[in-house]
Amino acid sequence: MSLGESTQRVKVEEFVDWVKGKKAGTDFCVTFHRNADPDAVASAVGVKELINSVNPSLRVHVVAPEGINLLSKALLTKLGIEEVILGPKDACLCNYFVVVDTSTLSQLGDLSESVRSRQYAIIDHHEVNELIAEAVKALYDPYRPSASELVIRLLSFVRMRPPREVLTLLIAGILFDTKFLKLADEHTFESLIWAMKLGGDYQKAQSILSSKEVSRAEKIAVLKGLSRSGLYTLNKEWLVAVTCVGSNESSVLKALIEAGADIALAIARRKEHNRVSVRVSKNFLKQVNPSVAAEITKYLGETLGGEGGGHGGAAGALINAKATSKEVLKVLKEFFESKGFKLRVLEEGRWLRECD
Ligand SMILES: [Mn+2]
Repeated sequence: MSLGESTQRVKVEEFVDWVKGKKAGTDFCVTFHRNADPDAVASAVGVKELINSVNPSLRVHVVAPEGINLLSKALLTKLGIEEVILGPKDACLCNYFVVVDTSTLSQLGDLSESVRSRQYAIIDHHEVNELIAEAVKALYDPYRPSASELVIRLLSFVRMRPPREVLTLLIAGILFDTKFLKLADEHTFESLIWAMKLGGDYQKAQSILSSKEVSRAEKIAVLKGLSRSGLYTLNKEWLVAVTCVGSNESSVLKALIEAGADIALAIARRKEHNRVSVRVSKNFLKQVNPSVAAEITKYLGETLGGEGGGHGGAAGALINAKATSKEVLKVLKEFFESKGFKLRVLEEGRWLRECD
């Protein structure tokens, strides 16, 4: 079964020919954003299978700039996929890169120099993608809710039958990025059916993803993040929450959105740079601006000496480590003013004092 072509800039055949044309013994490295989530890891493992199948004379490695997240680890372990994941120090062996599920060079952390200095292909679905311009091959479709679907498109094009556990992993990648199918469309279901017909285990994928255990550190981060957050309004209607934490930003932001924030920002301070993560409620995306998180982070990056981007509802920026919380707030105000919104304080919270 081959899935229909209905998407943008998905040059499946060109990608396959590019891989086929490489000399025996060439080292291909598949990589993804730092702290890789299940969609990134599933895409990488799927691409590795594909490359091994269309050109078995190549050597293919998965290289992570800064490891993979706990859920991805749990998936690999529970599915019995013994994937050796190399670190950035091993990047010197890579002749070519395939970058999956990644939208900016900064998301590649310590690998960004290695990737930039070599030919690379990109397989991605983020709304804003800054890596495409320089990529030699691209499978890019911002309308796909997961990168795993793009990888399935490749696998189905070459009529491959990947091992069952890899199919299950790809199903998990789709479930994770579509928020358990909330963001799915008919093409997503086509991809799932393809994977299931070939032996992928839907039940297993969803049960591993739902069995997430929350660590004590994560619980503390969420509670701290909530208790020190500042609350603001946009045109006296929408609610914005801003906070800072040491780590676990995505869990903190999820809790803020679930508690009622329309836009939530979390700042995590690091030595080299500060990381700002943004999440947006579905309601705001639908009624006001479908790409606001990507726009905010891009603006923060440009204005505060860094780089930002991502999805409309979830995005991140790395900004200058010296930028203070007050400056972040000022830039946020500017951003919203440029969009016709007035940002007002509802309750200042402790974040301005505690984040610097
Ligand atoms: Mn993804």
